[in-house]
Amino acid sequence: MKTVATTPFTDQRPGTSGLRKKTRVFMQPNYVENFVQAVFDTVREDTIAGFVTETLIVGGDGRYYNREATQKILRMAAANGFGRVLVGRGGILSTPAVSAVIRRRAALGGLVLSASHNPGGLNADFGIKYNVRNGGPAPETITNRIYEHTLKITRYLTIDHPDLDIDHEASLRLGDTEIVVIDPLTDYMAVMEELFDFESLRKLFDSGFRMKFDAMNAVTGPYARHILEERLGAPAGTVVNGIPLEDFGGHHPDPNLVNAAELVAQMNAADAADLGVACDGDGDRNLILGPRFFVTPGDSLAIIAEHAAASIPGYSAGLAGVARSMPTSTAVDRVAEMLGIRCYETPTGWKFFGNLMDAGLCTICGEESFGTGSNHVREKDGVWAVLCWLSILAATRKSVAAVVEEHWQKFGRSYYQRHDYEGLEQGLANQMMETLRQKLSTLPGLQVAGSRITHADDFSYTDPVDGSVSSKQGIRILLVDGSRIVCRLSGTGTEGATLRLYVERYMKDGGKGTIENVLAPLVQAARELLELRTRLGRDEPTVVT
Ligand code: VG1
Ligand code: CO
Repeated sequence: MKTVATTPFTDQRPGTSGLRKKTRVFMQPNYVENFVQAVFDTVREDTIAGFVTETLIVGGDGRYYNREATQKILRMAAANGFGRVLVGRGGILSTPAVSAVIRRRAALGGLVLSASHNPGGLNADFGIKYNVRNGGPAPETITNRIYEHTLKITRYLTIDHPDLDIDHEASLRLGDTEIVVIDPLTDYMAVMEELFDFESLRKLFDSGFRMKFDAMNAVTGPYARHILEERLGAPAGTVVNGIPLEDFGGHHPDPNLVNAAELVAQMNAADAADLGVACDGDGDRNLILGPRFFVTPGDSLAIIAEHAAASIPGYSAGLAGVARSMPTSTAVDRVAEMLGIRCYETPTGWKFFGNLMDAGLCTICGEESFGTGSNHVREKDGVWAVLCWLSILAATRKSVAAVVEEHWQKFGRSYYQRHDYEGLEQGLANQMMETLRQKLSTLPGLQVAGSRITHADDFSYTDPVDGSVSSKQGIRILLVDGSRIVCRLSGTGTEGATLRLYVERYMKDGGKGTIENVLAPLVQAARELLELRTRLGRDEPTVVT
């Protein structure tokens, strides 16, 4: 064991989902080491017997620097006295797979190497997040303590040892620690088999059902190939861009209408498949498309919740409750009402769902940012969402569009969009939010977008399980007709600031409206309230999803 002296970096505060920075920032001497040691020092405080009886899980999405960081972590885990470390073969584990492995192997926690949907490569982004014993992202109480540790760190522990061969499944030794190289699919598959009826999904493909799965050159490729092409008998070529590449082929592995342009074009063509899907870099997000039809993440969440008990064996007993992040559309709230269960509203980020699930309050949850999941793990899960949709289509034998349109007929439709303004000057963005925050108490009563503001606040969340309070989680402006304007600054970006503006309007019109037309007055009102043009010199967003 070797103790190496180090000095703090002041920028290692984890954001919405772990620590994300430019890859070159992570490549600075001691940068990874400091953060990982701070994680270990934090979680050791909560163990009774130290790490010797504990297991740590390590894996990532295969992006540039995944391998180097993995080897560093293995040496540090050994020096810090872990009894056992399980690492995905090739350093690969999707985010939901890490969650599954932590839970099934009763591990202390896991380190996930990923910046999710952010691009990868030497000149792009890298990230590390820590997941706790329940398999979910560390809650804020822990990430705050990790940050405190990064500010006062003076040393880290490692050992002198050459890189291990992590490309073959094996049990190795590093100092006194057992390092087990595991198949990244095994635990995840076991969980999927408990939930889904693979036989009936196989029959769907046997009947000629056609699907395109775009893995975006990221981590879900091996998972999707195995499940769809090997287990469910989908034809070869169903999964495209299925090999994880260090730079994701130069693309943003972000499954939305802009970044999954190739898939969108295929699904808009005359010979489109019946279902088109894509997942993000680390495999926790999903995009669902039918032929010439886009399912918004809010609708997807609501529809999965609506059909789960009838279409998916793992949920046949019904749902305990559902949850969504505050900016996510309220479509799922109406399904919850119909089912007679509670719908919880949490701040943005998956870490807030964990307590609800551990306490048995919530079964299915989701976010507007193309994330959906359930209590089978404690992360959002892209491949799971795809299997949910396959199950719904297999059970109903209807098209994607028909399933969604029937939902709109029954529940009405939440017209919904998110407008992202990327690359803003941090100071200006903060000022803009602060000015609006100051004005909030004066807004109720104001006429906007053909309606009237009834309520305006900065969302604050009190966790119903542990009572912890998270404040300043996004400004929300509610209108008397049920419309909402929400805005917040991103906590995952690595350059400048990103403003996210979310608009929603609920109408019981059978879903016949055109989204842009329905939302235009709200978008206009939001831009005026934020004084976008005068403050930022622009009011057109970078991306609309
Ligand atoms: C974004 C999304 C949020 C999501 C987070 C992590 O955060 O809005 O819903 O949980 O990314 O997802 P922010 O703070 O930038 O808005 V992932 O797939 O990037 O781990
Ligand atoms: Co992700």
